[in-house]
Amino acid sequence: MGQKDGGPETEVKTKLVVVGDCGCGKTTLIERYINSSYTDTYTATGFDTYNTTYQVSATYRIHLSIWDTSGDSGYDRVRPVSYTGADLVLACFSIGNPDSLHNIVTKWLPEIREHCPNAPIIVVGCGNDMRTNDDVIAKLTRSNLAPVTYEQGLKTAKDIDALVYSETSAKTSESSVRDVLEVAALSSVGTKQMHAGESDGQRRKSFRKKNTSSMGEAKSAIKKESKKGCAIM
Ligand SMILES: Nc1nc2c(ncn2[C@@H]2O[C@H](COP(=O)(O)OP(=O)(O)OP(=O)(O)O)[C@@H](O)[C@H]2O)c(=O)[nH]1
Ligand SMILES: [Mg+2]
Repeated sequence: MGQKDGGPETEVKTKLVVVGDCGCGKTTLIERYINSSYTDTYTATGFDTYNTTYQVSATYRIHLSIWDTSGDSGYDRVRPVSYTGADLVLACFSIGNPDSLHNIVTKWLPEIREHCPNAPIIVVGCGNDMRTNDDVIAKLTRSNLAPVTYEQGLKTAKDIDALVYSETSAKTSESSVRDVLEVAALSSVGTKQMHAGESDGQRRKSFRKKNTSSMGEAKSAIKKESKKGCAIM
C-alpha cells in the first residue's frame, strides 16, 4: 500500500490457472494478452508461467501470475501441481471443437474440483472467429457436427456453476482477450477473501456482495467489462 495523488494505493496478487483440451487455444490466448502476438502455428505446451500487472486504475493494481498448462493426458499426473494456490481457474474449450466443450464437464471440472474445490471457474470459449469460418464448418459438417453455439457454451458454464462465461478470438480480437483476462483478474481478487467451505451458491452471492460493496474501483470496472461479451452468472 502507498499513496498516489492523495489516495491510498492498492496492490493485489492473484494466480490464474488455465486448463482445457490440447490445442483448444490456451497458450494463444495468454500470448495475445501478454505479448499482443498471434500465430497459427501450434506448439504444444509443457508448463509455463507468465507474470504481468493489470493497472485497474491510477491507484489499484493487480499482479497476475498466469499458469499455462498442457491439455495432453500424458500430463494428467503432473498438472495437479499447477493448481496449488489457484485463485481462479480458466476452463477453456475451442468453439471449433465440440468435443472440447464436452470435456469441460467430463474431464476438466472433476480435475479442477479435486485439486481446488473452492476456486471460482470461468469458462472460456476460444476462437469464436471459427463459428463463421467456412472451412471449419465444412470439416465439422462431414462428421455431423457444428461449431459450438454461444447458448451451448453458456449452458455448460451454468451447469458447472461457473462464475462467468466468456468467448474470445485471439486471432481477430485482442480486446476480447483483454476482457476475459481482466474480468478473471477482477473476479479472482473479488473472491479471494471468501470463507473456505462456502457452498457454490454462497460463493456467488458473496461475489455479488463484494462486487457491490468493498470491491471499490474494481466494482465499476467489472461491471463495465461484464457488458462486453461476458455473462456473469
Ligand atoms: N482461428 C483461431 N485459431 C486459434 C485461436 N486461438 C488459437 N488458435 C489456434 O489453435 C491452435 C492451438 O492453440 P494453442 O494455444 O497452442 O493450444 P493449447 O490449448 O495451448 O494446446 P496445449 O498446449 O497442447 O494444451 C493454434 O494453431 C492456434 O493458432 C483463435 O482465436 N482463432
Ligand atoms: Mg499450450
